[in-house]
Amino acid sequence: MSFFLTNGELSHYKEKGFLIRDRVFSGPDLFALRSAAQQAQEDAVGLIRHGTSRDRKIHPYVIDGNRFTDIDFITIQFEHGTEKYTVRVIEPVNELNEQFDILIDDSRLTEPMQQIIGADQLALWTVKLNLKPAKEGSGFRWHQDSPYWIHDCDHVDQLPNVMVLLDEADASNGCLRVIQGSHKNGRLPGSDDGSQLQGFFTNPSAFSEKDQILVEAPAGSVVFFDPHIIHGSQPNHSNAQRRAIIVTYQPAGYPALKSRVIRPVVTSVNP
Ligand SMILES: O=C(O)CCC(=O)C(=O)O
Repeated sequence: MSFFLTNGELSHYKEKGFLIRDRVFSGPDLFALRSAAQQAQEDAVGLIRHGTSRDRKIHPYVIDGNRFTDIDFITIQFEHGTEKYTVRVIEPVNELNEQFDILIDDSRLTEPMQQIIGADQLALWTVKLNLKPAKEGSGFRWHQDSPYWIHDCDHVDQLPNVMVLLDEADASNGCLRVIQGSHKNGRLPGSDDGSQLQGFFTNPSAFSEKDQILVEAPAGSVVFFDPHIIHGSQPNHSNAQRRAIIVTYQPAGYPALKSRVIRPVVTSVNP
């Protein structure tokens, strides 16, 4: 079976900066990813709270009042406004659970990515697990990904993302929102709100929230989006969790963001 994009889908991606494909994963695939997400967060918290026999380096720190802990080069973000060990993000999550390594090579993601990047051979840039737990999952302020990566990479234009939804996502549980077409303006100025991370959040004068699209989609759907598109999400006030994995690819031969090791991706032949 082929998962390459149609010309129409590719044009939509290029024009709008994102593309949704509904219900690409289902049944046992989705079950395996959800189980792996649960296991990864339990393992991360276990390593942080109880230490490890494998001599991993555990480094806790705080930025803008929010708690982070690095386990070697794996960063765990904790939910905002709580002292609990509720995991918000794990990056790169494939280093904690091999199910995500399998996902990175899945043709449902890689075939469209070969076309988007315009390369037959790919490598991994990074892979995040965003957990957005029910009732307490915090939002993500409007931002582009490119400013985060510009200091570690000189090809930020070629770092497209794909978000795999493990749960149905809608406005009530904090679905992804994108400012359609904003990728065409390249890297935009950061905010100046005095926070440590201010430069990473897009300056509100650089876009209009009226152009936002809510990426509401069923579980198992995938959303491809450009490294320059302005995006974010609201907190999750609902009773339903909103888990998602975001895989970011790059052309072959370059090291991954955090390990600095090249992680080649298995790709198909584009007919
Ligand atoms: O998971 C979300 O709601 C948004 C994620 C996001 O913007 C990011 O990880 O860069």
